[in-house]
Amino acid sequence: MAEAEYAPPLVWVWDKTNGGQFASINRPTAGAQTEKELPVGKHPFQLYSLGTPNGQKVTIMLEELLATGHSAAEYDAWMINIGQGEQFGSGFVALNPNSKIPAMCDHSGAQPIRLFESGAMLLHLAEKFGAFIPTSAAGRAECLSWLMWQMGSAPFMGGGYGHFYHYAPVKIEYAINRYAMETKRLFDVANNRLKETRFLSGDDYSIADMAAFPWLGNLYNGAAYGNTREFLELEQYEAVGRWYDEIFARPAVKRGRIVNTAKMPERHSAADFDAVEAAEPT
Ligand SMILES: N[C@@H](CCC(=O)N[C@@H](CS)C(=O)NCC(=O)O)C(=O)O
Repeated sequence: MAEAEYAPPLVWVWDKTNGGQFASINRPTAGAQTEKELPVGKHPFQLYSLGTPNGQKVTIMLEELLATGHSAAEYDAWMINIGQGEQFGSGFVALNPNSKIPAMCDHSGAQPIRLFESGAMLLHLAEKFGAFIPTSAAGRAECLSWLMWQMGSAPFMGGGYGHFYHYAPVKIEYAINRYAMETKRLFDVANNRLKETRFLSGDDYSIADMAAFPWLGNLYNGAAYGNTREFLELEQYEAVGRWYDEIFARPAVKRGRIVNTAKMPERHSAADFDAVEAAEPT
C-alpha cells in the first residue's frame, strides 16, 4: 500500500474540504438547513426523488402498479437535486429526517402518511395494492429476506465501492480492494440464487427484484462507476445477466428508469412519457 499512514486524533474533527465532490453538501449533523416547502400535486402519491438507483426502485414499482391496472397508484414525481442540497430543505426533512432521496407521502387516506427509505416504500405499496409480494408465508418471508438483503448491501456497493473506486479524490488501494471484494461477493450471492430461480423471491417478479435491479443492473450494464463492468469482470455473472435482460425489457421498468432524470425531471401523468418515447422509441 502506497498511502501515507493516518493516525486518528483522540477526537475526530470535521474537515469541510475532505469530502470530494460531496464536500459542499454533506456534514456530520442532521436536520433542515433551509426553509423550503415541497410542492404537492393532485395524485394520491407524492414522490420527491431523483433517478438514481435508490430513486428508480420506487418509480419502477409505481409504474408496474399502474401498468397492471392499479390506477389508485397514480403519482406526481418531483425532482430533488441532491447536488444542490435540496434534501436539506425543511419540507423534505419533515418527510425524511435522514435527508436522502427518495421520500414519499401517501395522501390516499384520511391523514397523509410519510415514508422514507426505498424499501419501506416498496413494502407499503406492495401491501396496499396486494401486488408484487407473495401471499404465502414462506414466499413472503423469502421476498422480504431478499428485499432486506438488498437494502443492507447497497451501502457497500454505493457508499463503499462506488465512493472509493469512482468518486473519492484519492484512490486508496485498501478501500478499493475491500469494497471490490464485497461487491463481487454480493454479485455472486445474487448469481447463485438466480441460477436456481427465475427471480430473487422465486418464480414471480417481486419488490425484491425491483430493489435489486437498479443496483445490480446499473453496475452490470456498465452505466455506473466508470470502468466497473470490466474492473469487476461482471460479465461472468451470467445468471444476473439473464435476470437483468428479462427485467430490463419490461415497459414499466423502462418508464420507471427515466422518471426524475434529465429526460423527465418531473412526472405528473402517463402522457409525460409520450414525448420521451416519441424521441427515443423503445
Ligand atoms: N437507504 C436509503 C438510501 C438513500 C440514499 O442513499 N440516497 C442518496 C441518493 S441515491 C442521497 O439522497 N444522497 C444525498 C446525500 O447523501 O446527501 C434508501 O434506500 O432510501
